[in-house]
Amino acid sequence: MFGRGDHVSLHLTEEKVPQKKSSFKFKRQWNQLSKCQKSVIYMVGLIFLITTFYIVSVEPKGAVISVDNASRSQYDRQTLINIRNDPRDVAENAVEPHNENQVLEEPQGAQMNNKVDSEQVAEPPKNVVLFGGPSTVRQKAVVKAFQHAWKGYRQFAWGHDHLKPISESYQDWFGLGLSIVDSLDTMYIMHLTEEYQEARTWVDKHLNFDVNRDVNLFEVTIRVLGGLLSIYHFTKDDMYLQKATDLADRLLPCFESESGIPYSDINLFTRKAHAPKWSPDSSTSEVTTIQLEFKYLSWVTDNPKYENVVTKVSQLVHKLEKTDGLVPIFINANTGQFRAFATITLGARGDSYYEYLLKQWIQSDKSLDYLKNDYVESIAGVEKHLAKKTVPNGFLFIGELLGGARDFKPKMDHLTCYLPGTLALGAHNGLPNSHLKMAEDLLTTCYQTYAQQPTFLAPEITYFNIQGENSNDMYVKSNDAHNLLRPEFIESLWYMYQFTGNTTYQDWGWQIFQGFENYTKVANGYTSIGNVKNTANVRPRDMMESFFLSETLKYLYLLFSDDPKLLDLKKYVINSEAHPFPIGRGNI
Ligand code: DMJ
Repeated sequence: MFGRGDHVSLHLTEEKVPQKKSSFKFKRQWNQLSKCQKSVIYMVGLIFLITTFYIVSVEPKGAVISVDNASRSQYDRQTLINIRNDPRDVAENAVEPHNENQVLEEPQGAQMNNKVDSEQVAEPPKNVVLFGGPSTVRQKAVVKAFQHAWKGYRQFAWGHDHLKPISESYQDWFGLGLSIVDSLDTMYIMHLTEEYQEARTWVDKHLNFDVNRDVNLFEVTIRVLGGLLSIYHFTKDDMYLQKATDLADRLLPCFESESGIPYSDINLFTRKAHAPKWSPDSSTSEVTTIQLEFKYLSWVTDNPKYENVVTKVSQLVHKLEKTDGLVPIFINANTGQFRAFATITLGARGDSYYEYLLKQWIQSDKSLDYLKNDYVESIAGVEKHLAKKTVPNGFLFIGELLGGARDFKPKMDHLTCYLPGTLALGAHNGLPNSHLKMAEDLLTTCYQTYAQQPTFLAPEITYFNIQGENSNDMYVKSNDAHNLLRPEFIESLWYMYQFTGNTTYQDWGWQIFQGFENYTKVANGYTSIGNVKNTANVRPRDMMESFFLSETLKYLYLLFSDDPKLLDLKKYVINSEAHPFPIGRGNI
């Protein structure tokens, strides 16, 4: 009698009665409504349906996602991981191996355990920028290289400035964990979530600027301040902004010179600034390559004091007399004058003066025309005084002017290979098209400095044959044959690839990446080498500089992307250490 079926039947009957009643009641009430009232209800229902459909169907797509209202506190773990786990990624990012003979392993990061507690999802911050990880075989190879380098750094140099991969030790230059801070945005862009999280935690808990030693204003600005601000821009994580502000406040006494041109060095603990120990002067490129960083800091803190000091430097240098826009490489902080007859070069101590003229103009949304004009004038000066061709095969290179007689020296630092990228960036922003032609020619020469070495790696300095004494276009002195894992040529390849779409530039980058893999990769990372001319003995120097992680691998990763918007040059201007900053005060 009280079997299971009876019980169910009774229960259903009890439930049905009130349901029927309420449905009759609803019908009666509905019939009593006017036509107009019914239409309003239909409209509201329709809007609700359309909105629901839109929310469900429209989700972020693509490699770079700017998220309004994405999760703040957990964005960097939860949201990134969600993207990595999104099954659409597998289909959209599926790639054919570039070379059928080449089998490249999946980077470790792709196999991470990505379980996240759903309770971790929190209220999202505004304007977070997200990256979806590698999508080509070559990019995956670069990520693998980064992980190899990082593993060694983590094991033997964690918290120190640089890894010494052969002696399994470290080097401290400033004692600021340079490799970590400098590569935060590289890991973020590469979507290395675990590595990034560990680095973030180190910055949060251990990055401390009470360091009682002298640091170099320029180096700390482009690497540490630049690194912190760039990752702040991507993540909107206040911790980075607080650290950046603390650091910048400690650097400000550098600008308290008689002229306003900053001293080169400062003790971050005592906050005492001074000229370098080896010279009374600051380097011209150094005092003019801190502007993007200090300006952006002023914008995000809404405090003009950082922007004011660096703007004053730009204005002072603007007013100084130059040689057709070209500047000597030393400037005195007390007098505010260039050192008379100092070398003019687009290599060491001169290089990024020209780079930041252009980039400051771009960062200002093209409003600071005096900087653009100085840049255009300087490139005309380069063409007039420094650009020459080799006799044997007509390779264009940029030489130097020395001393009072302004003697021409056919010598070019590898550092100068940033110039093709900068020229291309200028041409892309409306500057003369002849700049692009010059960029192409110079890029070919820079490529030759790699391709003519048996290691396929360029030396630090190359000399060029302008007399036609033999059939060699270029030669390398033994003391200049080292390679420090520098980024400049790869940087230029990326810019040129961005603007031309010519895949030859990707192929060149891949060849050079193979050079790094073959001759600089060691068990615990990558090392600078002493001799690019001898494959049998490259003379490893036991040093992995932070710019290898920050710049060289980042530019390789960007270069090998098939997504032209991975880092959109309409939105970003990139500092001298490869840290991206948004263009325009309105886009911070
Ligand atoms: C980096 O620290 C920066 O690119 C700087 O502007 C020049 N030198 C190194 C890389 O070679």
